[in-house]
Amino acid sequence: MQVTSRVLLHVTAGSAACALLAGVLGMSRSDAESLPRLAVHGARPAAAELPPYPDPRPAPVNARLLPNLRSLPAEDVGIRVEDGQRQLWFTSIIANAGLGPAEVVPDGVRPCPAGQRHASQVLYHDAGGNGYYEPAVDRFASRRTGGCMLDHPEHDHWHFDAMARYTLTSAGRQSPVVGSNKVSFCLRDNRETPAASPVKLPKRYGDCGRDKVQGIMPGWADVYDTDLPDQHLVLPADLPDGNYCLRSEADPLQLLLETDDADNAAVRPVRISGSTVAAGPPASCG
Ligand SMILES: [Ca+2]
Ligand SMILES: [Ca+2]
Ligand SMILES: [Zn+2]
Repeated sequence: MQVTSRVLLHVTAGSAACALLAGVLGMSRSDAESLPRLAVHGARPAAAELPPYPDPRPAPVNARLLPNLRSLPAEDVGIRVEDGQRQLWFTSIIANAGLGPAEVVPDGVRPCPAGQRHASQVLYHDAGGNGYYEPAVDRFASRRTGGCMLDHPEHDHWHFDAMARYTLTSAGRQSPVVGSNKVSFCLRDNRETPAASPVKLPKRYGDCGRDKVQGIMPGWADVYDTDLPDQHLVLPADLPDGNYCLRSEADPLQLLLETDDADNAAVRPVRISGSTVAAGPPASCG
């Protein structure tokens, strides 16, 4: 009974606030209730400073604003030879073409290998009801299990594990000649990708520190530049000259919940001749 009383009291207080706001603004009560709830409940600190999740107020599960991760074709592809070994270097790009951010927050709530930390995926809910994520309005959030974060000493920041997989296949073949199955990323907004997204939103993520929230906003992409350590595949010594397909796939282990798991990969056709690489025939990787 005591719990029920508390709930009733909370609802009454909320209704009073709505009625008060409606009176001040000269609107009907139903108009006031369609306003962003933030206005009713008063000022809160900026989202970047919050631990806002989980928000104690309920939100409908079907209004979650999910991300949609999509790799773009690799760029800046080049071959470097080190100690007689050919290395295929390239820039990889993971775009978020969804309506909500791809966000992870380190929280350690699940076990991870030594030296790593679990990070949950944060899912925002469309409290404002406009169909996409607005940080100032859509503060309802829930968490789900994500994956592990690890310190990448050469990059000097923390990565979310298994954000990408790279494979190189001979044109027209299925099985890779070389691959990298589990590439970790620091998730952040590096490049606007308006063509890949239904919405255009301000940049939001960029800090790759140990305790920081990481993410990719809708309409932005996380770019891993070809100059970064480890951003390459080692070519087999006996790899013959020819046409190849360099495939980049975002979230290959499907750790993150998103709207479409089937559109995460992109392919760059390349022609490899000795220690040089050029654009390959587009049709060769169909
Ligand atoms: Ca996707
Ligand atoms: Ca919204
Ligand atoms: Zn990094």
